[in-house]
Amino acid sequence: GMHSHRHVALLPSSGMGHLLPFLRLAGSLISQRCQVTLITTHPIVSLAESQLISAFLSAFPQVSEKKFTLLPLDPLTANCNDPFKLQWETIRRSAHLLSPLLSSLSPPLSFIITDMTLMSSVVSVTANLCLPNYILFTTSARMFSLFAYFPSIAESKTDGGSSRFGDEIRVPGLGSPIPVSSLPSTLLDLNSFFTKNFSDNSRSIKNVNGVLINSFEGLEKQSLEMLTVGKAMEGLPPVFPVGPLLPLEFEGQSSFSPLKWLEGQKERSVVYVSFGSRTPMSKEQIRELGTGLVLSGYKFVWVVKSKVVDKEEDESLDEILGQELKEKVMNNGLVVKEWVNQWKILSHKAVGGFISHCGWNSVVEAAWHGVPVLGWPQHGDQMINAEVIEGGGWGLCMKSWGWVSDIVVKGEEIGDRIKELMGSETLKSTAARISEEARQAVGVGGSCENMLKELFQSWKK
Ligand code: BUP
Repeated sequence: GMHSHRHVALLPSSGMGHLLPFLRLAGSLISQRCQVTLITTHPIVSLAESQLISAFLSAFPQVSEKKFTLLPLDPLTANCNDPFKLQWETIRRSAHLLSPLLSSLSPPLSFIITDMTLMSSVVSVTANLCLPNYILFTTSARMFSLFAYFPSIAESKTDGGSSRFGDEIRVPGLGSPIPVSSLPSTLLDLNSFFTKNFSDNSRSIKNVNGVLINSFEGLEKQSLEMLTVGKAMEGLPPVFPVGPLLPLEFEGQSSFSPLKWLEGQKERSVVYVSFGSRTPMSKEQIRELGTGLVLSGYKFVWVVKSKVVDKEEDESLDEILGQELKEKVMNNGLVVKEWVNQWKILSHKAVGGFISHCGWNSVVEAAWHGVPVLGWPQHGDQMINAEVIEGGGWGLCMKSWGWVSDIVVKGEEIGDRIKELMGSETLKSTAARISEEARQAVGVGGSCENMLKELFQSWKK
């Protein structure tokens, strides 16, 4: 019938935090009998991304891949030294070339889902093709409300500098105001290319058919209500909370597995530590963190990262930690420099706490597993995501630990906070409740299924 003719193209942006939720969404779409075309952008920045794409395509032979070769872009032109953000800019500037690719697909596309970082440039292509365009917003609903409201703040104030923002931003309908100190400094500079794109993308929200967010009521009740029912902002297209997006079987591959070691540990006695796929820490901070972990007295699984892109990880743990600390650390826990299966680690009963940078996928995964979080935001949207956790009462948000490389947080303090995290019954029981709600959302007749149905209906209108 009608259903089997739905053909959806997915255009993710660069970085595992963007690619993973797109592929997980692809899994849901396929199970709803959609035909899926994945548009991959070349060259690919990290090894992790190319491996994940290959694994996905071999697990789902029914998905067709369309390779999109990007225009070369001089990093200086974009004035950017983060290869992932530079790639967003490269895709954005190449987007006008997508037209022939999109119109050549057969059967013709029903709609396309793109990343929020590419929105304004893709919208002009899809408008010409009369192709319905949805975005998958890969971070929190709280962040989305700031994103949607941002141009009106930036435009309403004409005095220079960050003072134009005041101390906090009150997004209409949003529960707690967003402190300006929770915004990354690049966003406060209205002339940076990042902020210009952010504003451009935000202004094009009204031209998309809908916004998918990897969130659910139990995690962000107030923000979602304001976006879906309250409609506190004018001109917003329908918002579909399709989360929590769950991992697919093919993601399992990892050369290192701590699961056997975890088997031997007491229930909820282990701290899992990871700052995501694109956030390195200074050597000095890594060492203080190691000291803190040892001082906490808890066992741990710790993923160490010292370079932005995985291909460039060239230092050994010996070099990063130093011989003496490395030995102490190894006596108390597991420390790795490889890709691990985070989902499986968080699902293990021995894990009782998560020290996280609060990348949104990590937040949703911790919520699913009911693991309390010690939030240590490093950049971008992470401070705002950490506020979601703190506001929900299932974790701590270490604002005073500041943005990456502003300060070095001492081991003693880190150790104390880990004890606070691991010792709290309140955090544990609140996290357990949210996990329960996450499971209801994905259950039969739950919000995930309903949201996809609503999405398909909105497309047919
Ligand atoms: Br590192 C790492 N294994 O070793 P976030 C990450 N992950 O499974 P990010 C692993 O990658 P942005 C590892 O479970 C999550 O799904 C993890 O996404 C998985 O942070 C994803 O948490 C990481 O959103 O992206 O990578 O820093 O900064 O764009 O949010």
